[in-house]
This record gives sequence, C-alpha cells and structure tokens, in this order.
Amino acid sequence: MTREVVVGAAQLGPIARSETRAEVVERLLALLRRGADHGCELIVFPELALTTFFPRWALDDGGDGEISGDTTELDSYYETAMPNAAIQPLFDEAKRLGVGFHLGYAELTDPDEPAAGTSDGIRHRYNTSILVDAAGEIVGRYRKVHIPGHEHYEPWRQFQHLERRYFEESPDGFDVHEAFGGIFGMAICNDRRWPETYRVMGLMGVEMVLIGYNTPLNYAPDPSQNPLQAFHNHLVMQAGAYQNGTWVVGVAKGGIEEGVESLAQTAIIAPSGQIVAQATTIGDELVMAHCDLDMCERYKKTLFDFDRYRRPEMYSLITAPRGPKALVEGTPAIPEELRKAPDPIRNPIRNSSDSDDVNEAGVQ
Ligand code: CDT
Repeated sequence: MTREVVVGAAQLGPIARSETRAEVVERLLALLRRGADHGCELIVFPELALTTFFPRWALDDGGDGEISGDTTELDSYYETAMPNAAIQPLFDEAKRLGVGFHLGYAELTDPDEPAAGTSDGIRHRYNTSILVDAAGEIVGRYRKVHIPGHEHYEPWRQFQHLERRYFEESPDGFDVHEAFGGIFGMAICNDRRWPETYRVMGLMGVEMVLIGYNTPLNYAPDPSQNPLQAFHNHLVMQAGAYQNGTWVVGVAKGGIEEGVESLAQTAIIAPSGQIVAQATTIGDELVMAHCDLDMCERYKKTLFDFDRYRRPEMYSLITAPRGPKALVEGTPAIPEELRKAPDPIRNPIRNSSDSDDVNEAGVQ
C-alpha cells in the first residue's frame, strides 16, 4: 500500500494593513474547506499568514539598539499564544473536517510560559510556523533559522525589510515530525535558498518539507536579481527536493500588498525535482496534489543514499564558524585539517623547492 498524502497548498493574496485577524481567518477557512471538499488531508498556509508582511515598515524608533518607542502597532502583528481566541475557529474547523494544517505567524513568547521553551524571563520574537494534525493537535513548531533583511531603518529603500530587527534567529534549528503517515519538516521563506536547510532535514529522513514565503519582487540591494526571482524560487526548492529525495511544498503570500509586489508561484514539488502542481494566480488559490511519500525512497536509496555515498569528512568547512573568506579576501581562515587535505587545486603537492610565500592551502 502506498503512503499517499493529499496536500493542498493554500496560496494567499495580499493581506492589507487594516485587515483584522477575523477577516484573515475567514479567508483561511474558505481555503481549508475547499481543500477538505477535494479530499485534502493537509492544508499548507504561507509564512506570516495572519497579517500583512509588517517588516516592510519601521514600526518602532528604528534606532541602533533594541526595539523601543511605541510598539503598539508592531506588537499587534504577533501572536502571544497559539491557538488564541482569534485563531481558534481555524483549529476547530480543521478538527471537525479531519484535516491538518501548517500555519506561519509572528510569535511573541510569554516570558513565564515554559511550554514556549523560552522561560528565561524575556519576551522573544520569532518568525514561526506550526504543523497541526487532523485531530487539531500541534505536532511541530519551527522558528525561522535564516533571517534576511536588515536591522535598522534604511531611508534609501522604497520599503523596508526589517526582519532582522523584528525577529530573532531560531535557537532551535531544524527538526522533523512524524505525522500524516510520514516524516515532515518545516522551513520558512529565506531558509529555502540555503541547501543546508534541506540537507539537515534530509539527514533526519524528511519526506515532505513545508515552506511558506513572502518574497518581494524588488530586491533593493541588487535589482539585477529582480527578473530572476521566479527562476530562483523554483530553482532552490526543486534542487532541495531532488538532492534530498523529499517532497517540497512552497506556498506564497503573493500579489501587491500595500504597494509592494510579491512573488506567487506556489508549487508542489516531487522528490524527482519536478513541479507537479503550481498556482496560476497571484491571489488566494488552492493547489493540490496526491503525494506518494514512498517515492522518496527511489532517490534516498539510489543516487542520494546518504549512508553509502556522502563524504561528511570532506564537508567540515560547511559547519565551521562563519567565514572563511580566504579565497576572496586573501585572509586564510580555513580550518587546519582542511588546509592539509589533498586538494589538487587549493592544496597542490609541493616540492621542497616551492616558494615559502605559498601557505599549505595554496593561497598566496
Ligand atoms: N520573507 C523572506 O524571508 N523573504 C526573503 C526576501 C529576501 S529580500 C530581503 C526571501 O528570501 O524570499
């Protein structure tokens, strides 16, 4: 018997700054019910699915230090409990329909709440997603690892991307969860661009990675990338799926939100790297696919048989502290053991007559 999961990728169009949680939850409920009507077992909502993408605005004093000043509007975009009264209808309806869901939201932790895993007396701000099973239980929580953008107000930009001000980097990292008859993982938006995201979960046997995203089409630091946004989006998710033998479900909040245009292109991607379903609009849309989790084995047990073919001893640079910059800036920061590794390009075998101004890594 195949392990098939019917997945609905619930793309959202823009959420206005003035839109209430109740209004947004109504939109989520419409997509949830549509998915249930079509036999979906899991509905995947995007990153920060309950509010507008608020990091585009400076919502505190924007200074060098911590968040300060009047944070009333900023704080209004975070959930301090999950579920809470505003979101409970989504949990209730999903349970009634026997459908699970994935939901991204901004999390403001309760300093005294041990269940949040952060009972250090500090209120933390995370970009978070949860996985809820068909019985309405939260079976996994993930906090975004790779936080893009900038820390301070930058007046030269058309709009801000203050994620690095409003969210802390996850202290937890990646994890996988047994649910829906398989092994599920989560990542959020910018995480999808990093191969390590998929590989860490791949090493834990992930069979489906759920990813929500808000990706503005205008990338201010290098506008030459703007026309490539759609290409890069699918490139990274298709590669992540194939190279780890896993399904990937990438779900957008797209369209023109408060004057900022964001990528849509929601897609369900097979372990072969092929897109099996894709959104055709930039608004609220449900895209669905019957996903055979056993298909993962075809890749996990052949080309990407990690136990058989991986060479982790060759990859230690990947988990070394940030850097190295040696090859671009001329400051060798390569770990000692790698400097000595036989590498015909970076570390050619030397004759005793070789000049001493070449170090063991072959960097001049
Ligand atoms: N939400 C999110 O992570 N968006 C980023 C935009 C990067 S531009 C600062 C992304 O990687 O799509």
